[in-house]
Amino acid sequence: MTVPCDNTGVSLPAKACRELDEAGFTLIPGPVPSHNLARLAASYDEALSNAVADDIKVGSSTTRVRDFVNRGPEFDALYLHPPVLMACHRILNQNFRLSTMHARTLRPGMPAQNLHVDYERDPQGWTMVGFIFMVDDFTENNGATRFIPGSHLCANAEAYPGEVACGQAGTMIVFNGSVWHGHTANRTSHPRRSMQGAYIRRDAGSGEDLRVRMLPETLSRLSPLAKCVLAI
Ligand SMILES: O=C(O)CCC(=O)C(=O)O
Repeated sequence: MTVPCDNTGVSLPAKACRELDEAGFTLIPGPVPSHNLARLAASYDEALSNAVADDIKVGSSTTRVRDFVNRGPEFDALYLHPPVLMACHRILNQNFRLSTMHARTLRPGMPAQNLHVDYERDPQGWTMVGFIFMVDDFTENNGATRFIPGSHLCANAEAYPGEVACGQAGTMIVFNGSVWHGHTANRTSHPRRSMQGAYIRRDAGSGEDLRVRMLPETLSRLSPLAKCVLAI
């Protein structure tokens, strides 16, 4: 079944379309109203405290907890946000599914990450769309993500100046997985929290099979759209 995204009454603004095409990323308002952000941040912290060791990956600068499809209904709106689904249609240009949905905390005092692409383009076209939802404000000091605008379109990414995607908590970065990016240094004494999701072609293999981990209580609350996005 094709993920429907044209029946929500929401469209991806022309500016966001242009930025996605030309720069490879855009910032849009996320789906969580500002009065609910503190509650979402508390749920994030609680989910991280309750996660079992197998689901936690402590990397050199960030700590990642996987599978936020199963960690509470308050996170569902993130991976179902209509403008993000529209960006997937636009960039992937074929049926797609959610591949990963995790929390990523950039720990205090950590240096900048190497710039990288998540997925290369292949002969069929672009292969991944990602979002980064800002649980905390992203600032020049706390490790906001740096992008090289246009680098998905050129071989020589280093030749382009980077742009640091700062924004208030609740903002969402949507990006083409082939654009060069990486978090900057967190020079503060506070963690920089984010929720991150990736969408890939529906028939592509991925590291995680979200369907295998599906809890009965998750399955029982999923909307038809959510089932479609999860390829259930
Ligand atoms: O957390 C960030 O700011 C960047 C994350 C990233 O580069 C990635 O997920 O590939």
